[in-house]
Amino acid sequence: MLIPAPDLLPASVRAFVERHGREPSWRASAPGRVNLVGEHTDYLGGLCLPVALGHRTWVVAAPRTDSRVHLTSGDALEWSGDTSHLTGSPLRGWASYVVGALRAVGWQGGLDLHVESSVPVGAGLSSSAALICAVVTAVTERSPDDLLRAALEAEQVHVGAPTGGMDQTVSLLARPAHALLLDFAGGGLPAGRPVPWSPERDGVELLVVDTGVRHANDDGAFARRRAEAEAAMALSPDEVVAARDPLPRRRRHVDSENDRVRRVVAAVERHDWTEVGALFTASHVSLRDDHEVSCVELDAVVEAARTAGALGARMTGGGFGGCAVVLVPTTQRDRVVARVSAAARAAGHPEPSFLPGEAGGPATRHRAAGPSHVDLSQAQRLT
Ligand code: GAF
Repeated sequence: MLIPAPDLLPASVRAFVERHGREPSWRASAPGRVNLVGEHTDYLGGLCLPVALGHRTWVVAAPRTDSRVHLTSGDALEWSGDTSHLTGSPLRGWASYVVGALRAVGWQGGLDLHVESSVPVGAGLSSSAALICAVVTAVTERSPDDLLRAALEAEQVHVGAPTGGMDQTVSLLARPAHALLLDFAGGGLPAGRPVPWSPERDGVELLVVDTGVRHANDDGAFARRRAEAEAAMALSPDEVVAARDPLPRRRRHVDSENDRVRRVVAAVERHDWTEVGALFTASHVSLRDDHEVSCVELDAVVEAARTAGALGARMTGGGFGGCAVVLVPTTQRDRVVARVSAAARAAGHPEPSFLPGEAGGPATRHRAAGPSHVDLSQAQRLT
């Protein structure tokens, strides 16, 4: 019923050998993520609390002796160009993320690279950051901070997506069985604190519900919402009161959401899952009514999950489609899954799918003989 996270390393290596005719030199993977709370706050110097998923993107690669860059992926998409393309006109689609990552690390020379992924694309689970983080981890050996700088540059500068830094940070620095409390105040790389996150031990689990409604962070809607929120955050308290709709609502979302992050962390630390659930739902209401980044399919999932026995639920990620996270007692999980699916069918929405939300590990380089965990979460910056 839940889509399990596969190990795609053997399939990635096999596909590389078939498509490129030799063994790969480098193997890496990086996770997708869900955000527990703190949505549309990272690009405003605020707080967020993401966890890495078990679902990951896998990249295997080898340098070439000529100047060709040849990119292949499991679903047969393919891009080929000369290294001069790495500084030339912008590309679109999945190859733009790989090329953006190569630009950001200053890649010189030719390269064969193959991608496999179990992170659904456009589902708000950070498939683009997982791809970028897998590429920079595969082709360079740098400090975690340098990898993070490169990953941010790849998406924000080279791809041109107006995102904050949450997705890349958690993909590179996650710790298994932990959420990552990120504070973007100050404008540089975020300060991070791992927060133990194992609700399963108390008979509660995080369920990820993919509505099947797709979106992209670079399609314009995200940038418009970001611009409004930035304008709202630049106002003094008196100016906010006098400002025209929607600015006061955008401001109220950001201020209340930062407060909810602090309260969720406190509730998680005292294992108060009822309070965590209530804060999830309050966050969804704020994203729906004040920030206006939800959609009817996400609202329907949240409503059906809550009435079927979930402790709380909310959209996760950029919104306008994608996924919800549901906090549910394990004894109620199957009932919630059935009721959410039935509600989607009754409303004529796409059939939702369900992924496990257990907190996984960070981007990792793998040795030829099998996974070797390079635990980037031991970074100095994490206290
Ligand atoms: C997207 C962005 F990439 C993140 O930086 C963040 O802003 C998120 O939407 C909303 O919280 O995933």
